[in-house]
Amino acid sequence: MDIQASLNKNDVCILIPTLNEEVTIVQLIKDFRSEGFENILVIDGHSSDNTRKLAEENGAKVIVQEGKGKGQAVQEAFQLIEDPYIVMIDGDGTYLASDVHAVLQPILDGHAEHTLGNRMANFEAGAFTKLNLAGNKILNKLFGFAYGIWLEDILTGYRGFTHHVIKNLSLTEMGFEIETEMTVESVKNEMKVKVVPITYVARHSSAATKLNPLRDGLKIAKTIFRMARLHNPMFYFGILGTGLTLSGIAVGLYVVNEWMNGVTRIPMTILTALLILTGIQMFIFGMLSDLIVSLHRETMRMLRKRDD
Ligand SMILES: Nc1nc2c(ncn2[C@@H]2O[C@H](COP(=O)(O)OP(=O)(O)OP(=O)(O)O)[C@@H](O)[C@H]2O)c(=O)[nH]1
Ligand SMILES: [Mg+2]
Repeated sequence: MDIQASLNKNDVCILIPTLNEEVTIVQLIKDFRSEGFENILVIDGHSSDNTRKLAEENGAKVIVQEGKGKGQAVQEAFQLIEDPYIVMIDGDGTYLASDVHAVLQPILDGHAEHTLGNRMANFEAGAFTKLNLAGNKILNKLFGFAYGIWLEDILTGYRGFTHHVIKNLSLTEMGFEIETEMTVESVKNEMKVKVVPITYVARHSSAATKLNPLRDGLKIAKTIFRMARLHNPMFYFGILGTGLTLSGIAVGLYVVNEWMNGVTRIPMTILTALLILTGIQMFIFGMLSDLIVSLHRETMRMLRKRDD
């Protein structure tokens, strides 16, 4: 922890996006201050409770986001922050300020540019609902397949960044897809990402979640899939191709079965051929796009090397 001892803690911006977190925000700010971190920025999503007032009274800088959604808030904050290090944490009191050292360490050591606090490492009973835990595991697996890198908790709300990372991620998602996008963008741009174990505690009984597990989970899955088009086109077009080819085969089997019973289904035969051909074409698109992406990656690597 030598590096942390020499760290000027004002060089670390603690960024907290909030929406109606009056139950937990005060304790969170106090905990960070007692860890020695005074540079605290709350970006608020037009809370209708006392979040902003309480945060200000307890020494945080508070700004109100211009638009809506956690994603928009994070993007706006990233534009404003000019500190060398950034730690982002949810304001709902489910993460511990004392884990900030674990989140920062690999960044200060130069081993990482973006750290993910892994909630799976140690979570309190009740911190995840069964649905949330299953959803998180599925989405982590989907991410692993799509991007070929196994990160235990891509959706964590506790992260560390260097200034370079927050200024170079190109973010567009407005809602809870922002975590996926930050992780994908970092992997895509070959930034050094590292997972660190943290503790995840249960949400306070009187604090409400803003996340709808099914609706937001589905949106996140779609984001992982959609973004794979540019990073791993074989995965994206492969899934489309498999879907189309399998539907073609299913229709084809029905056509053959009918034909054996003496019924000829011409339109369905054409449909079978079209589905299978389009499916195969998707695989070919996948291979071509894969080639383009590999060449692009190589060019970017050379450009980065030249700039270093
Ligand atoms: N500024 C801003 N913050 C938001 C918005 N929506 C949610 N947040 C904050 O983002 C953080 C994460 O939101 P949560 O509702 O805890 O979502 P989550 O942690 O993904 O979901 P849970 O697992 O249910 O806790 C919290 O600090 C929220 O207050 C928003 O629209 N604007
Ligand atoms: Mg939460």
